[in-house]
Amino acid sequence: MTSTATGTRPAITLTIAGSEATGGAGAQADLKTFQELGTYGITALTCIVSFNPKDNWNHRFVPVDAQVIADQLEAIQTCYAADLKTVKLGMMGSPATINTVATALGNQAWDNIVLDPVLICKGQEPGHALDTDEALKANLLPLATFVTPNHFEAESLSGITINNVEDLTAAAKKIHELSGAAVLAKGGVRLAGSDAIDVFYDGETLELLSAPKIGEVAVSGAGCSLAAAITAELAKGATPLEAARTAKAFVTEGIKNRVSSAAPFDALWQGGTR
Ligand code: PXL
Repeated sequence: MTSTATGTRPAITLTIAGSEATGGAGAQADLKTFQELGTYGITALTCIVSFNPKDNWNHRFVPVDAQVIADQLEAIQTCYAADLKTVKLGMMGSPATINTVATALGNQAWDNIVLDPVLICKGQEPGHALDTDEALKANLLPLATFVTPNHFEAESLSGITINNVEDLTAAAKKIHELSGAAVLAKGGVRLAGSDAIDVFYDGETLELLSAPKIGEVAVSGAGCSLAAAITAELAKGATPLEAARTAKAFVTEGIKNRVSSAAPFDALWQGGTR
């Protein structure tokens, strides 16, 4: 941390992500994670997602206009030109948004670009989602320094069917080859066994991060919070492997202390480590 006129200046972290209105996932989860881990959180919103309780909790998705995304990023990048070196990319939702974000990222140098490759959102039109996947692979994956795919995203990015830890490891290696980034491929509850296993690979080090599963149902916000925790730790100077370890521990505690609601899924609590 550097000093300011009034005290100590925190590391700056930006998330470019969607709003998930109930606060479990997306930009809200990212900001809470940044705050909890002691970084100064900033958000540029890409879209607004509202679950529909009358339609099986499907996602109602509204994109933010490309110019409005560009305006947010212009304000942010101008204010924090000197200190903004670390960004997290969450849900983009459309090829137009991906192009706008890729252009803004190209306006400056970055130390860390953490890509959470949110590929499909329940309720999105599949044809549309396919275009988004292709745009993400073509325009954001090559910029990333750290990628955090879940089981489905790791299959999609690597082209490998993942049934076990060996497959997950092969996928992590393939995604590293494609991107040059450090990769944390998440098995989560999707792989059989009593542990939730993630594979870290950065081209040199291969490490399995393992924690006992807490139930067999995915918790909302776990993926967003994991990538946001990695982002915060990198901004504070951690190595990619240290950041992955700290983030895994943070998310495990957040899942243990999850918050229930009238929705059929619980949300991670970022204050779980307190
Ligand atoms: O968890 C993925 C995700 C990311 N971003 C937004 C979301 C979701 C899932 O609901 O709504 C905005």
